[in-house]
Parts: sequence; C-alpha cells; structure tokens
Amino acid sequence: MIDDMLRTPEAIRDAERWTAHNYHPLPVVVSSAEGSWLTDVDGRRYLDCLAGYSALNFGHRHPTLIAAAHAQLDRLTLTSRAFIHDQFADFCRELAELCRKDLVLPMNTGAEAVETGIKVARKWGYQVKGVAPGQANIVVAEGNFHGRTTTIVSFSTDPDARADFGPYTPGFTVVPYGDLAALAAAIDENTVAVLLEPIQGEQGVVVPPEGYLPGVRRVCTERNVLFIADEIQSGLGRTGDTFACDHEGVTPDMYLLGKALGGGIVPVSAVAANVDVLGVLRPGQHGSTFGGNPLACAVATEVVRLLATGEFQRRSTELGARLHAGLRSLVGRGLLAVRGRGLWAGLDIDPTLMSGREACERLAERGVLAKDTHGATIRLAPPLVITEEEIDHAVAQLAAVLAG
Ligand code: IF1
Repeated sequence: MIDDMLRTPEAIRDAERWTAHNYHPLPVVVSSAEGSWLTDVDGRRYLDCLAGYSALNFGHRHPTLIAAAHAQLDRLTLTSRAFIHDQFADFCRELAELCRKDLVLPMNTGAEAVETGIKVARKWGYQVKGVAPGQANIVVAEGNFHGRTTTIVSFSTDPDARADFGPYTPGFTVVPYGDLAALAAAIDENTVAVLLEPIQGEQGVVVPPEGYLPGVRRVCTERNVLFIADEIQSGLGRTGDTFACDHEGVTPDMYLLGKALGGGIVPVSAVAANVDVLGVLRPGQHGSTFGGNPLACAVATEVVRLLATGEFQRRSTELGARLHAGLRSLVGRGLLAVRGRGLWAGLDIDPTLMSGREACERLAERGVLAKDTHGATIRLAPPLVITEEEIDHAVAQLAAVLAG
C-alpha cells in the first residue's frame, strides 16, 4: 500500500520510458540537494558518497558557486569564442596559476579535454618533436578510463566501453598500469605522449606503486615525450592535494581537468600546459561553441579561488584519513581490500557475500548513495564538505550492509 503512495516508482517508469538504456541507475529519484545530502521525490534523504563521480567536490549547491552562477545569469551567459567576454581572462589566468602553467584551453566535458590533449600532443609531435607525418603514437594504460568518444574508447581495455564502436582510431599503445619498464619499452621515435590517470578511478581507485609517477616523469623528460595527466576525476582536491600528481611532487606537461571545475553546476573542462605545447595551436585549428563561456568561467573562477585557499585539500586529507581508517576496520569483515587516497576509496567486497551493485542497493535502502565500478568493487567519493559524523555514519551503514 505504502509503495502505491510513493512517487518514486512512477517517476522511475517515466524516466525509463523516454530514454536510451545506457545506464542502470539505482531506483532513486532525486528532487533536491544541499551539501552532502540529497532528497528524493518522496522526501527521503541520502548521504551522497558518489558526488557526481567527483564533479561535486564542493558539495551540492555550494553557496559561493551558486551566487556566482546567479549573478552571471543576470548579465551574460554565452558569446562563443568569436568574441571575448569579461569573465574569460580571470578564469584562464587563475587556473593557469593554480596549475603553474603558461596557458589554459577551456572546453566543456572531460572527454573534450582528453580529445584536446590528444590533438595537441599529436600536433606538437609533428611540429616540435619532428615525428613523421601521421605516425604519432600515444602510450596509455590498461584499465584506463578517459571518456566515451570513439577515439577514446579506441584505446579502452573495457569491452563494455569499446565493443562494436569500431572502426577504431589508431595511434595508441596499451601497457600495464604501474609498470614503468613496460611503459619505457613502449616508447619509440614516434611516441609523442604518455596519457595516464595518476590514480585510476573507474578501474576501482587504483593507486600506482610509489615512485611510478616520478618514473614516468623522468622517462618522458629523457625521451622528449609529453606526460599528460588526466586529473579529471583525481584532481581539484579529491586526493588531499590540488592534483593527485602533487602527492609525489610530479608536474606533468599537460593537466586535463574537468568535473569539479564546473562546481557541480555547469560542464567545465580545460587543458593546462606551457606555451611550447599549447602554442602549437593556431586560430581555426581547434574550438568549441560553449568552451570558456561566461557562465562557465564565472563559476569555475570561484572554484579555482576555493581551491587556492587549500581548505578543501586539508579536509580531504584529514577526513580522508578518518574514512580510510573506518574502511580498513572492515577488512576481514566483508571487505577484501581498500584502496585510495584522501576522500576517495575503492572497496573490494567479498564477492561471496554480494556484488557491488547489491551493496549499493542495500546502502541506498539505508540512506547512503554509492556506485559500483566492476564486479564486487564500489567507490566512495563524498563531497569534500562532508563532516566527521557523516563519514562515521557512512562507514557504519556499510558495516551493517556487509554484516547482512
Ligand atoms: C560515464 C566512469 C568515472 C573520467 C576520467 C575523463 C572522463 C571521466 C578520469 C570523461 C569521466 C565519468 C563518466 C561517466 C561516469 C564517470 C566514470 F564510470 F565512466 F568511468 F568517474 F569513473 N577522465 N568519468 O573519470 O569526462 O566526458 O564524462 O565529462 O560515462 O558513465 P566526461
């Protein structure tokens, strides 16, 4: 009876009726949100431990970011890059300074930033490194996730992401993640770049061996190859540093940024690099209708200013230590392993107990939202505004789910 009164079942049916089934969402229909909490159409509240796959690092509707969006909406929302607008320079300068790079190229989605990085690396290879025309190669890692475009899935090792989307884009060499020797051996005279996630998100928050990223940096420098760090999910405070590469003091030649850069309000992505790299582009060679639009710049400038304080990186480090301590206490009590850094964790559940999907369904029944990656692995990535009490609550609900 009570189910008949709930609006959720009807709202789910409506959504499923009118969309392609390229997702299998949890049966939760969100109606509003604030900070780390979501409210569904029936008024039930959930602690958000996915945060839009790290697009909501500052929580839902952070007041500073919402205020910036509201103010800009009342002034100017889009010009295209055919003209300049008064929000553009501040965004590009402040993001370039945060990245300690000369230049920024604004786009919209993460995949667009990845595609931009691939195009710029290839053009740099031909025009600066002197690679033979059409022969540029980019080294990527097994278990990578860099987006869903045809070129990007061409080098995916995930059959679900790649199957039946051919013919595939050539020019990519896949090596095992974390294996520096294999990466160095894959580099040849046509290699223009190495493209890596500093921590692999979709693969289950896989942290590479200590020394791997510094090794990649050294090899790329020695072999005149661009090190492109995809920090779209790992960056902007998620791991306790501004960028995941910071943890070992590594500076890539190119940062690919997205997700949280838009504050959970508008899609904003960007490529940040020095002029010897991004300087290869000339007018007419790359672009985007919405890339660097006034609304995106107004919000993303405030995101950069929030990060410049260091507050969210501190929270991620301190609260992340509390989260990981709580999760480690569950190893042997339903968890097989915990990985990650800062407020970002990948949990391998004992597959004899339940799948990752089942765990997330049971967590949702207990008012905690998370997302499985593959098999019995789930990821936790709460907003960086989460509190100690909320972390303890999430861990307690997970313990209860694992205890059956
Ligand atoms: C989906 C996954 C996460 C990313 C990294 C680039 C992109 C992503 C490291 C592309 C995007 C999103 C895509 C979204 C779910 C989510 C995801 F499950 F797909 F793999 F986070 F792990 N680089 N990741 O994580 O950015 O174009 O989406 O803005 O496609 O289901 P985008």
